[in-house]
Amino acid sequence: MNKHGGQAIVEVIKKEGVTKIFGVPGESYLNVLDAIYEDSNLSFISARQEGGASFMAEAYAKTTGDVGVCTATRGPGATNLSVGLHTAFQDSTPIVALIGQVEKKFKDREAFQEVEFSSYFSHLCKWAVEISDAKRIPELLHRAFHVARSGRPGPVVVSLPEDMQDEIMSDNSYAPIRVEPNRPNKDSIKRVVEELNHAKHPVIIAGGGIILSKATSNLIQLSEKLNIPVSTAFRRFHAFPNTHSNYIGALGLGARKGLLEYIQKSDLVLALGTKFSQMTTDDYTLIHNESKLIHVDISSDSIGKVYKPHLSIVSDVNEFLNDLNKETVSDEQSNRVKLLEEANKQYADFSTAREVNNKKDGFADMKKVIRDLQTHLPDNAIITSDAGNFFSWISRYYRYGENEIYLGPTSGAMGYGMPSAIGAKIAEPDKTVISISGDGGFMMTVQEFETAVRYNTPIISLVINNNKYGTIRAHQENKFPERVIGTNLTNPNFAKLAINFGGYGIKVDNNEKFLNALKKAMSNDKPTLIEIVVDPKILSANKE
Ligand SMILES: Cc1ncc(C[n+]2csc(CCOP(=O)(O)OP(=O)(O)O)c2C)c(N)n1
Repeated sequence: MNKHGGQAIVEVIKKEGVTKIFGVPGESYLNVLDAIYEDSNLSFISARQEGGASFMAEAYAKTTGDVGVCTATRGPGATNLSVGLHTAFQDSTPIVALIGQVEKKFKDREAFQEVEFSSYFSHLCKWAVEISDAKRIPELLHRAFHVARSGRPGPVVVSLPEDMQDEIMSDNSYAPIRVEPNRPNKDSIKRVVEELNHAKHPVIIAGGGIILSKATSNLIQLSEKLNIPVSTAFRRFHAFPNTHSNYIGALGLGARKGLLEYIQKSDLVLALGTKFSQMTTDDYTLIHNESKLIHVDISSDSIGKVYKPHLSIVSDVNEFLNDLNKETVSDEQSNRVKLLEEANKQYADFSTAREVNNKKDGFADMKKVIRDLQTHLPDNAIITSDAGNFFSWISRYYRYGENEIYLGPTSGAMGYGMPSAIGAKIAEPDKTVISISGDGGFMMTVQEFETAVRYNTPIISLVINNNKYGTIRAHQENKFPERVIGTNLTNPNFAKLAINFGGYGIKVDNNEKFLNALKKAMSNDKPTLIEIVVDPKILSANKE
């Protein structure tokens, strides 16, 4: 059957299993929008800014484990969209971004809103391709999905010239490309078993590859069998249950010093699905030259990028653990248990908030806020966050259980928390989804609260208000004391703002009020914003 380019694009994304598309409409891709309109199985979530749409798609992808799709119009839309694509790139999240483009016949004249996407996105995406002939839509668009989800997943930009979308085509013989997961060979597994058996002080670093390949239960099995402690990479908290007695803490900003030392002292580091980011490695100081490193990753590009491995294995991490678990027998080295217990005890100590200050007038205590979240959120909650100093309390004190999910930008993008909660809630409408942001970060994508209201998506948004870009203030005070510039903020009345958008809003300035507000928010049928007033003098959990 003949169809126009827009219809052909929608046909492909449906074959790829897409049901939700996040975007801001634009005149450069009306044909695609109209084809979405035609199909009752597709929903278009119309955001208030493309940055918000791309964060929603990114979090939707992380929550569902499949490709997120977002759309934007040419130059201004695409450049707004790019923050979420950069986040997806650093977080290894599969996204296909469909972007309307200038008509082919007008290109290269600096036409209206013209931006050349393959060079603009070259450092932000795995691949940027333009489809200049509608007949190639099935070939190139299926490939875009394949590139996004295969190897180390990431974002792909597909540029769609407006006049190409009017072209008529008929072929629909292409199908999604599926690849069997990479598996390690038997000899490598044998070598890993030998190394693990001989090691006196081994440790595991669990990265995003554990989450992407759904390998947590296999990791638990390995860690229990061999008595090897597990730490998680930066912002990959739920790769391993934090409540497990073999967990020894999270790497990244504010990491426990004892954890860094434990890894530096280890004679064997088994790194699973991590790219050893600057944050995970504490500025590339994490692994000692004398430690043996076994690095397992789906992408050979991640191997040797930071640390030279003793043994490297390019494999799907879950397949690797499956094969490894079949070949390992229980650990006999009693010393490992002692080391593990001590490290877990230190983690438990570090992550337990003791002195909770309930009484301070006019401010809520962040440690108690986290304690209340821990006690009252359901055990399958989804927590999302921005970047900012407020995060240091969550990072240090919150313990993610086996069924909980944390979504946060390893790219450190402010503005991620609330729109990503919308994406996650759309993916998992029956779960409690709660975002945590600072006043600075929340205001970067505040308009998406209206999107949450319009799509009847009852998220809970916590705004930790210190009327500051607190993180930067803390850096300023360190490096240039008494020379404050650009870090003081004033804010709107957040509760009224939320109500004006059509949701619920409340301001709390002590912990009792917070707990009441949280309990109420969990049964609210509309998005709820809770502004939490905190002491602006306390800039970080590790400086209290
Ligand atoms: C999009 C973006 N812009 C700027 C920064 C730099 N930055 C990091 S944290 C921060 C301040 C965050 O302030 P707020 O959200 O209020 O949280 P707080 O640190 O006060 O807890 C800034 C400006 C960033 N990470 N991301």
